[in-house]
Amino acid sequence: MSKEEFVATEHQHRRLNPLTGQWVLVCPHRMKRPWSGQQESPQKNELPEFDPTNPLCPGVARPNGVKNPVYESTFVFTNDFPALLEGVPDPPVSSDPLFQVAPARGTCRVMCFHPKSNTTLPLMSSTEISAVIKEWINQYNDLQKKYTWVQIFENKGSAMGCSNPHPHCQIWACSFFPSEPKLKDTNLRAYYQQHKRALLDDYVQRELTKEERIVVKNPDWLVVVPYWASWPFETMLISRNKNKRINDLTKSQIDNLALTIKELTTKYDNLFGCSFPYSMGWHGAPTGDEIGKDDAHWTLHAIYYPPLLRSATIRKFMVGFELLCQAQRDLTPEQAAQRLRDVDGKKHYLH
Ligand code: H2U
Repeated sequence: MSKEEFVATEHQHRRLNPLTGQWVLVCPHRMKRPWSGQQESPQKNELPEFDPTNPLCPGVARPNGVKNPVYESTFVFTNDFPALLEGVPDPPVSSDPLFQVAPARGTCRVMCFHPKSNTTLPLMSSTEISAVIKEWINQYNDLQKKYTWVQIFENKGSAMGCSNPHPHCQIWACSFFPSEPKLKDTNLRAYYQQHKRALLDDYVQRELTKEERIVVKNPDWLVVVPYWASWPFETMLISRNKNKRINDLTKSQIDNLALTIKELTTKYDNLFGCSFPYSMGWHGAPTGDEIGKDDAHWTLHAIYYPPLLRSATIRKFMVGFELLCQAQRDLTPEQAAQRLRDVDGKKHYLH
């Protein structure tokens, strides 16, 4: 072991994600390696406001013949190519531990955020973003009674596999508790049993005290690059009001959330002067039969996983060591938070 004093921005180390029990390897010394990557000029928005061939646009007939209404705010429809269906036969039960199988049912919806194809959340007004949040809540209210897990998620940008540039998200409602939130539920519950407090409520308090990883802060919401972040500019948007699910937000919490989303996504776009790709989604207490059961261990939060590393086109790939061993990053979460804090969150580079 070296006698040198440990410096987090110099020396490699591992950090634990207490939500998943997974470790991430942090190698900040690799930031010093020579880099002659390109500097890019900010991207322009080349998309038309309306594209009569885009099946998500208002008034357009989708390939299945159904015509979209001429919507003026949000618009939700059942996915024409859903991953989850109702009314399918259950697989036969297997007693073989090597061939376990279980039923999966559900429904999938597509939600357009706005009638214009050439806008995105950071370019929308906070009132328009509030309308998106209210529709998330309507959808959640409708689906939560029947389904154990309602996953609201946005894939933004082709880098994240998004198939359509029109601003939209997806909602998948599942009859089962999917692996990632189930793992979180187990770890959050174990922490609560030991400490008698919710893990993420404690985490928010610690981050507010430490002030090392904060990106956006207001009385209702905190955005941090988590201590255990795997992706270079991953963030977590956490409720400061002990909310359990998205449908228990008050009007002022919704309005503040709209401002928070606008500020965070503006910062993201301004970081590399591009429409910043990411996958994001909401996690809260499970629903369906779980409603009314003990959910004290949960705190509502969203997670943003953006793939970009150095510029609008240079992305991080979770391959090699990451795929075979565990997640690894070079830039420390504190350095990433500093970069996001320093970049303008009020004025978008296209304005
Ligand atoms: P993504 O861009 O995140 O893949 O979402 C677009 C979704 O829209 C996708 O799941 C659905 C696709 O199945 N879709 C329809 O339901 N109908 C269409 O006519 C086009 C796309």
